[in-house]
Parts: sequence; structure tokens; C-alpha cells
Amino acid sequence: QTPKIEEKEISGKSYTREDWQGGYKSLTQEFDYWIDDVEGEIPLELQGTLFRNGPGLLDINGQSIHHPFDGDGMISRISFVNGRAHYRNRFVETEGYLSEKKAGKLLHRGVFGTQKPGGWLANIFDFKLKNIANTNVIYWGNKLLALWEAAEPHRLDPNTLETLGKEYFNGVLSEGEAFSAHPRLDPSCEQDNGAPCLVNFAIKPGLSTKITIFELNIAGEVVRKKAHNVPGFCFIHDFVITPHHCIFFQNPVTFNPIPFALGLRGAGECIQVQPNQLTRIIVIPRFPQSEQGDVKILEVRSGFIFHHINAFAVGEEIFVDSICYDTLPEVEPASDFRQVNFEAIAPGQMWRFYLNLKDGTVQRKLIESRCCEFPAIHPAHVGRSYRYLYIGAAHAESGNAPLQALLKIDLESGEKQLWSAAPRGFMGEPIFVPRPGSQKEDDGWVLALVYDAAHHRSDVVILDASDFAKGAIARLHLKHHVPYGLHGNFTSQ
Ligand code: 3ON
Ligand code: FE
Repeated sequence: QTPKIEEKEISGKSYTREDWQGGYKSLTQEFDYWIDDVEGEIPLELQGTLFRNGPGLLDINGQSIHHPFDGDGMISRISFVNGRAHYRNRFVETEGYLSEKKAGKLLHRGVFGTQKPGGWLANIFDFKLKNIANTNVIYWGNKLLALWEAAEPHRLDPNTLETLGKEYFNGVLSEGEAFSAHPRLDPSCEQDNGAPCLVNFAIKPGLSTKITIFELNIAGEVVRKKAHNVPGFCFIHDFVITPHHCIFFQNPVTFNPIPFALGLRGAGECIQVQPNQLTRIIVIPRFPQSEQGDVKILEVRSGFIFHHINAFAVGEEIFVDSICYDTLPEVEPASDFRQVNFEAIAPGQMWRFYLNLKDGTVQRKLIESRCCEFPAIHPAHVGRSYRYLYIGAAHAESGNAPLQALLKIDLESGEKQLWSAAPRGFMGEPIFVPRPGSQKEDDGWVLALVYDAAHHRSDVVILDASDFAKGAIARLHLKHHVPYGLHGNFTSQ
């Protein structure tokens, strides 16, 4: 069966680099307004709040940061109320953000190569981490939390977005302890009588790595916390869960911290992907029967993985769906991220891994070769079998390119639908919101921020998840752009 794809025909490339670069300008202003410039109609049943996080500053008072992952976290909040929408944004007031704002200049090293001015002598032996709170934002246990994977969360007021301080969960976290930016929400936790729970992890890398797993109840309390040691250095950005397991892919990388120590490179620039090495898959039971924890380790070739889509158990097997890169270029000190040559980099592609826990073997299959990143699924299917996924995708079917489109994949029939914002639109992470009371898995909406280079502003785009072919059902034009972001969540509260 050939997938049917609706695609606008554009000769040559579907974008220009100048257009794409516009989405990596800082947004310094903080806004608070009702969105009046709306094409189409906001569904009345769509009620709740979309929170998004991402780098808001790509420079500190004119001094460029080295990589977008080093940019200070800025929260956008889009609230949907009775067919109208309200926008507000505010920076997470981390210690680093505030001190640099006050000084009017760059004061801190970043993990991805931002250096203090003054060359290596100004940076040597500075091991401090600037917690930039820029990767995800989630409302859980009546707390709005901005997350960054290498340190503790920042708590924000959900109404004003004011930063309230760092969150330690009643002393469960210690000062500087990590709490990753990729929690998974188990819709029905067996240990908690079927109540939802938040499962998250922390990585403490070294010659061997400590992986800590946290489970939080709906009141936001940590009800389970357990640490596991695994051999070797780990750079793990995301994980997946099933009702009984947490699954980590230990990316095939080596880490040489010497250039970091000497002030020549950021820590993240000392990571080298080893595309010919196998990935170790670490399968950890969520509710271990023994003190050892019964951790299983499997091996497979996967390339580098930032994000997983979902996982679920089928008999003795666990299926894991992930976005894989054949390899990743090193972040280089002398490079400018705005000058990236897209064609020279491997695209992210979707693979399914079949983990056999009985015999320890792993099979894999390519599901989608189109360049894609930032997956979303129905929240009730996290850790369970699922049929539909929504993901940011390149406009063109092959090659690496910026995300300009949304792809919906029906994993059962193989049918695919593409909605593209090319040539001048650039796509952010989609979020699936179920229609209240819906029964069908794709009955709901897909929300995404799209940067529109033609107007140098961003749109909130709403698609009907069951039918991309009818186009956007609403496009909400913001008064300004929102720099390309990372992750967010929707809450109907
Ligand atoms: O030794 C360790 C090395 C290391 C890299 C120490 C460490 C724990 C401090 C560390 C830190 C890692 C951090 C802070 C990682 C942060 C990652 C981040 C902010 C974002 C990752 C984003 C991933 C993707 C795939 C983004 C895609 C973006 C687009 C498609 C463009 O719009
Ligand atoms: Fe991520």
C-alpha cells in the first residue's frame, strides 16, 4: 500500500537558510495579551493551557551564545478559553539569567560551547553548570516546573509565570541534583491503584553512570526513588516506560573531558558519537522484586538517539519506537550554528526496536525515512500499544532539512498524512490534545508553534488530528516571533 501524502510542489529546496535563521533571533520582550489575529476558528471544546519552553535568548546583550541548547529558558503560555486564546511569555529567572541581565554581559560557560569572553584562560577549570531551565515545562501536582536535564527544576507561578525558586520535592532532591527534562506520564500506575503517575530519571555520568528513577504521585510527591549503576559514560536525554519497565538507550559515545577542563570546549563539545559501536539498551524494572533490581542489558545498532516516541510490551517482547541519527557532528568551537549545512548532516529517522527479554536479542525496522523529530502521541497510550503518532518533519521526503511540516503516521495501516508550512514556515514540536470524551485515538487536535519567516512572527497552528488534509482549522498569529523551542505540555486544568 502506497502512503498517500498531500504535498505542495516546490522546486528545489523548500526553504532558504535566511528564512530559517530568523527563528533563531532572541526575543527579549515579555508579552501578555489576547490573540485577536486569528484565521479560522478555535474549537470551543479546546479548553486548557499549552505551556512551551525553549531558548528565548540566543545572545546576551549582543554576545552570541554558541549553541541554541545554551539559551536561557523562556516559557510561553497559550490559554484556550471559550474559543479565544491568550498569550503570555516570561523568562525563567534562574541565577544565571538574572546575573547576566544585571551585568549586561555574558558571565557563564554553557554546556554546548558558550564560553566566557577572554579565551581559554578565562574558562579554564570553571566546572560550574549554568542551570538554564530551557528544555521542557510541565504542570504536575499543582506545580508548574521548568526542566533542564543536568540540574534541579525551577518552579513557576502558572498564572504569572513568575519564577518561585528551585524545586526540591520536600528535600528528595539535593542541591544541584539532576531531574531530567523528559518525564513520562503513566496514565494508570499499577502501584498507585491505577492513578496516573509521573516517571522521571536523572543521569550522573562518569566512568560509570548512576541512573536514578523517580516516580511522583498526582499530588507531586516523590513516592519511589531508586538509583542504579551502569558501566560506562552515558549521555541519555530521554527514555521510555511501560507499566513495568523503564528503558534507556545508552548512546554509543565517548567523552574526553580534557578540553572542557582546559577551557577550550564546552562539556557537550567533548562528546563524540561512535557510529560503529553498538548501543546498550538498559531495561530497569519499575518495581523490582530483588535489591539488585534485575536490570537487563541488551545490544543493538541504533546510531544516536535524543528522543523516543513510545514503548509497549507484547508477550515476552518490548517494542520501542525512537528517532535515530546515523551519526551526529561534534559541536565545534569555531563554528556558527546559524551557518549549518543541513545536507551534510544525517536526518533523524524513525525506527522500531523489538527487545526480546527472554533471549536478550534485539531486532529493528525502519518505519519512516523522512527526516523527523519531536514526536507526540495520545497521552492515554503512553507505555501502551498505540496506533497514531504526530511528528515534526521535513517538507521533502528524503535528505536532512529543517522541520517545516507535521507528519501523522497510522502505524496500523501505514497511511501517512503530511501538512506542510513550507516554504516560509518552520515547525516546532506538536502536542496532541484529545477531544473531551473522545473514544477514537486520533479524535482531537494537534497544536504547534510555527515560525513564519514572511512576517517574522510565530503562529499557533491547530490541526484536526483525524484529518490533516483539511488543513489548519485555526492559525493564531502572534504579535512577535517565538524562537525555535524545545518541549512543552498541555494541561486541561
Ligand atoms: O558530561 C556530561 C555531558 C553533557 C552533555 C555532563 C552534562 C550532564 C552536564 C551534560 C549535559 C547535557 C545537557 C544539558 C543536555 C541538554 C540538551 C538540550 C537542552 C536539548 C536537546 C535537544 C534535542 C534535539 C533533538 C533538538 C532538536 C531541535 C530541532 C529539530 C531544531 O528546532
Ligand atoms: Fe528533548
